[in-house]
Amino acid sequence: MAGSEQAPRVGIVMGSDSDWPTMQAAAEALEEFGVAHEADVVSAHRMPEEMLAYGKEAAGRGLSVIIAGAGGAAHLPGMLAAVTPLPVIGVPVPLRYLDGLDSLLSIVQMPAGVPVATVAVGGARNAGLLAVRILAATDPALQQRMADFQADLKASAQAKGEVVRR
Ligand code: RP5
Repeated sequence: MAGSEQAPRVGIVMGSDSDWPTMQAAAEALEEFGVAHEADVVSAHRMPEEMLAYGKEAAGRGLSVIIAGAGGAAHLPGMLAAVTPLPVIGVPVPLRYLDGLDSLLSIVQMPAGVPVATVAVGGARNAGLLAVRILAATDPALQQRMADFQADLKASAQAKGEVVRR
C-alpha cells in the first residue's frame, strides 16, 4: 500500500491485517499533512526474517520514522527499534481480551537504550501526528502546518467551551 507517489518518509507496519482498522488512522493523519508513507504487514512472530530485514533496511530506503502497531504479545515495535536507528512509534492495538493492556505493556516497557515512543491503546492517529512533528523539526513548512493544526484544535475546544457556558 503506498501513501502517495513520492518516496515514503514514514513506514507504517503492523503484525496482522486485522490491525489495519486501528492503524489506518495513522495513515489518515499523514495524508492530512501530505506526508508520503507506506503500509505493510510485517509480523514479528510469523515472519521474523522479513521483520528484521524491514527494520535494517528502513533508513537506507529513505524512511525517517517507523510507526509499528501490534496486539497481544506486541513485540514488533521493540524488535524494530532494536535494529534501526530511526525513531519508532509504537501503537498498542486492542484485541478481544484484556482491552489492549497486554499490547500496551508489551510495547511500553522497553529496556534503557532502546526507545519506543508509545502512544495510547488504539492511538494510531497520535502516532501519525507524532511522526509529522518529528519530520517537522527539520521542515519549516511542515512545522507551520502543524502550528495551524494546533490553532484549529484550540479554536474548536474554545467553541465547545462557549456551548457549555451558554
Ligand atoms: C498480533 O496478533 C497482531 O498484531 C494482531 O494484533 C494479533 C492478532 O493477529 P491475527 O490473528 O488477527 O492475524 O501479532
